[in-house]
Amino acid sequence: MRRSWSAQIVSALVLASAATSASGVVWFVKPGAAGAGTSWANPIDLQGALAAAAAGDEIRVAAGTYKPGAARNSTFLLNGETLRGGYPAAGGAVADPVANPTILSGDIGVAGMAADNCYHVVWSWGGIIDGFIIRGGNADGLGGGGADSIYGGGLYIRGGTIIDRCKIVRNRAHSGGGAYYFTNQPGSGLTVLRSTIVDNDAFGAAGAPAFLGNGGGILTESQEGAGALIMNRCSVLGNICTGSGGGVNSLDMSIDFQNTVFSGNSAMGGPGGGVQVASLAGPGLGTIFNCTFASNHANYGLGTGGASLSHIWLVNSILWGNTAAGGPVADRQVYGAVMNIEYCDIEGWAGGGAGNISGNPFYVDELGADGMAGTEDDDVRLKSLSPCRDAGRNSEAAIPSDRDGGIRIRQSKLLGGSVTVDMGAYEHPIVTLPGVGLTAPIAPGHVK
Ligand SMILES: [Ca+2]
Ligand SMILES: [Ca+2]
Ligand SMILES: [Ca+2]
Repeated sequence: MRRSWSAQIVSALVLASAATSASGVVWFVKPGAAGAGTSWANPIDLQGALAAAAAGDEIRVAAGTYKPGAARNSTFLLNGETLRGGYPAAGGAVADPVANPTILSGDIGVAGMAADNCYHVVWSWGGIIDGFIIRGGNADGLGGGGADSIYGGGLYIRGGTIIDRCKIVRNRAHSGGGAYYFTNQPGSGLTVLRSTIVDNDAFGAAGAPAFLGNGGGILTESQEGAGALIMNRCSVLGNICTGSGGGVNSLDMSIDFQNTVFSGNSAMGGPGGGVQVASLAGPGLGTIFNCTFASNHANYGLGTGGASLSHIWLVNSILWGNTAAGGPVADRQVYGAVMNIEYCDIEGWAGGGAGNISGNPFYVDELGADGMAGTEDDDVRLKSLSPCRDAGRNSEAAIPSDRDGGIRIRQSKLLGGSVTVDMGAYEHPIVTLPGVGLTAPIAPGHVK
């Protein structure tokens, strides 16, 4: 089971990085353009391209800001296309989402005021979304916007979708503030790669059904265990909800999280400050490998500030520095049922198990320069004195890259001998030479 999900991630990475291999038509988009969309010299606007494109087509989007339309139920509707942002404003061959910010914004009407924004910035029946900043969605349609308008402010997803190299930021909804995914189809999945989900909000309402307010960053649900949520090399930061699952909430679905950071997320009305996973027993356990949970909080008396889990294989992960309204220190890090926990560093842990430790992981700077958890400067890489270096188990580290894109399995404490993966989302890139204590960086990788 766990091998098949890892294989699926690798397949998704290959698919998402096949930038120029789409078999369909390629469309070229610039803000406000009114051409035919056949080249950068003859571009079309984004809604025009989405209306004209067929499943399998690729839509290349130049830097700029794009809004779905004038009405709250306007949305960018994806139906099997590849939507790729990050191209230079003047057009060009190479997409670079960092250098060329390409923004899908739901902030229509009064700028900066959420009450008149689009319910969903993006609605996906399936496809690939690569290289965008997605922000300003507000699915607050309880009693006014239709049955779906309470879920998924940033993205409302109903079919197999890959999100790669995106930032999903400052969206809100009654549930699934950043993104919501529902499926009843076995084999369907939501895959989120190399993306940051930050500062999204899921909120209940006076008199609203109790099932609202869950999944500040992402909420996924299925019927009878269909579907999967796969996350690799992501950062889930500073999301909040009034219910449970501040960062991510996943119900009755297979999950596989690897090389991902959960920092500064909060669940104010239930378990799972960072994550709540309520998996079915199914044919195997869901997997959380090489993840780091820090500074998450649950306003919940039995613990679960970091993660509230069921039917999970938790390996090579760090859960340290999470808080809750009650419970023993270890329970505030992780609490749940049917968990297989090995080679993890868990604050207050006294539960035994192969390879588990409980010492301070020595994050570089978990609050970052702004002194606040849940923002993009949070740094949960490992200092050189961390006991998490070379303390994991290689068999669960199938993905070749850590959160930074550095080599996932490398030996940092001593040259020679076995080569061992670290615990957590980041592999430490410093080698300590035996005997003399000298250190030398190994490229590539982030060094602090
Ligand atoms: Ca607005
Ligand atoms: Ca910070
Ligand atoms: Ca290592």
